[in-house]
Amino acid sequence: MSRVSPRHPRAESLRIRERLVDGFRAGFVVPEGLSAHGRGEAFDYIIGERTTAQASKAVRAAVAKLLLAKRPVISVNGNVAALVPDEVVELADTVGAKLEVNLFHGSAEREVRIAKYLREHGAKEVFGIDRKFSTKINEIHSDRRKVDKRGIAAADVVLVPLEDGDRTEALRKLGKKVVAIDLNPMSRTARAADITIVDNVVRALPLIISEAKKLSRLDRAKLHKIADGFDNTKNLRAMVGLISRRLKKISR
Ligand code: PTJ
Repeated sequence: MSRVSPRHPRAESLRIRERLVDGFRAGFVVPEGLSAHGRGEAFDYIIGERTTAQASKAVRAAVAKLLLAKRPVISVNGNVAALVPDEVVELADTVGAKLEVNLFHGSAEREVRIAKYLREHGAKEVFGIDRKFSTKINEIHSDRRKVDKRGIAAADVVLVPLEDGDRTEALRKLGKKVVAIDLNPMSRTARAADITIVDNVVRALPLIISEAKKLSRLDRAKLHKIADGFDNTKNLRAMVGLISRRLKKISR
């Protein structure tokens, strides 16, 4: 039950923040996750807390990529578990992807907690917690290098919602396709990914799910056309242009 008054002018934003704080208190969001969220909030405020045309275009391409994938994986960190637990589970079911807990601030305890939370939200299988299947991607210079042999290590397409630094570059070097969701179109992740959805995960995930239900009726040739026709650099430039126009407008 939310403690935020529905009459507060920024009720939705406060409710989202509340989910993250609850996740922090439950022990699956790290303190750094709260500040990462604040950075995201700032970008979201500037873009108008809405899904832009650029984000919708990226969502379509991302869905096509996920539907074409042979071994798609959705990577889940503390913030993602707190913000969109039902949605990551539903998306995994819809596109036939695996769910894997993968943390920047590695902690076996937190991995187990997040996996349990995802199971409580309907996940049948969660990778990334069984040491038997653990392996390392040496190119990644953070705790995120620890991956599951059945999941990220074997994946051809990885969805990284709300991400930090160098992992995207490393995954791409290994020949994997990366779909990122990041409110900052200038971040390294946003620029390194094959497809970047510049939107809040709380809006992007439901949209990805509904688009996946629609596009799953298309044949592979049509899906290829959608995925291959997407230009990430062009889309990110358009987002940066939109942000600078919004800033000019706000500061007038
Ligand atoms: O749970 P862990 O240990 O894996 O840690 C997770 C965090 C988020 C703490 C870790 O990945 C991290 O430090 O991330 P960064 O480097 O702060 O990057 C997070 C990016 O996500 C930034 O570019 C933010 O703008 C963006 N972001 C934050 N909140 C959202 C978001 N993008 C989309 N939706 C959000 N709600």
